[in-house]
Amino acid sequence: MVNRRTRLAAAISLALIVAAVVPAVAATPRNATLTAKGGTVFKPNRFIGDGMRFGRDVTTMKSGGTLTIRNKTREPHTFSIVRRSQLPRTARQAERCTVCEAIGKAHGVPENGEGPPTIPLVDKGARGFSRPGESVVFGPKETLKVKITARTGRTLNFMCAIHPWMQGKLAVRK
Ligand SMILES: [Cu+2]
Repeated sequence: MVNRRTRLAAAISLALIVAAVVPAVAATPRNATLTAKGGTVFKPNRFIGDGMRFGRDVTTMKSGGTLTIRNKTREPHTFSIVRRSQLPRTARQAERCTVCEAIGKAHGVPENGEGPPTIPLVDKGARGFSRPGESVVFGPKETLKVKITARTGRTLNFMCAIHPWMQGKLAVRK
């Protein structure tokens, strides 16, 4: 009898745990936050590297939601939507980043790369970020909000045109 009651109690508590955990995991948040963080990494007799990155590799949110971009670094970045094939995959590709030049040009950076961006926001077509070519520049310690209007089911690839190894995916889900 005691044993049975214990088993029942265990089953009930398991059910309660499942009920509490499963919906939290399954539900897609409407809005999301993305951070730019990190800095220089130094290892004597090994390397000095730039460890700046986006806080998450994959961010999931809903279409129509707001993406808050928080820059925790002391450098400017861009949040630029690109095609997957445009993402640099090697150090060499990052150094000769063709898409970065195109993004810079769209932001009004002079041809020689010397000069600040004069067009901070490139938002094609309907308002909100939905497709490759759309990009925003944000300064040190700045926080900004962009509306994500890509249709449900799409996964956008994004990167920073200033630090081309900073890359991530934005999954737009229902
Ligand atoms: Cu950057």
